[in-house]
Amino acid sequence: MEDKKLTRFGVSMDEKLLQSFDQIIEEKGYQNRSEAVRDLVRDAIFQHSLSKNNEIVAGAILLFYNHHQNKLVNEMMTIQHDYHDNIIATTHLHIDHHNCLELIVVKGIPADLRALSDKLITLKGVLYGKLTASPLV
Ligand code: NI
Repeated sequence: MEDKKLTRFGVSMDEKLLQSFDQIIEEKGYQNRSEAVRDLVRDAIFQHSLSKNNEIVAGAILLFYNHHQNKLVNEMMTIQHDYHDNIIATTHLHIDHHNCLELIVVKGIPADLRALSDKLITLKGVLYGKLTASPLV
C-alpha cells in the first residue's frame, strides 16, 4: 500500500453545529471526526468534478429558506428565470410560518446546473441548499 502523508488542520465552528455533527458521526458509526470529515471532503470533490464534463445530467436542487428575508424571494425568482432552459419543474412547500422548502428539478450540463445551484444557495436567507445530479445513462 502506498504510504500516505497525513496533514492535520484546525477547524473552527460554533458549538451547536459541532454537537449536531458529532451526533451524526455517532449515528453513522464513524470512528472519529477525521474519518467523517474525509468522507465529506471526498463527496465535495466528487460533486465538484461533475462540473468538469459536458454530459447532460438531470437532478434536483433542494433549498430550505426563510421567505421573510428581505428580497430573497424576488432574487430567487429572477435567477430561476435566467435558467428557465434548465428548470423542468419546481415544487414549493410552506413548512411553517417562516420557512419554505423548494425542490427545483433540473436538467443540463453540470456546469450550468452548478452555476444555478451556487447562485441560489449563496443567497442571504437560504439556510440549506444542495444540488444532486446523476448522468442520464
Ligand atoms: Ni413558502
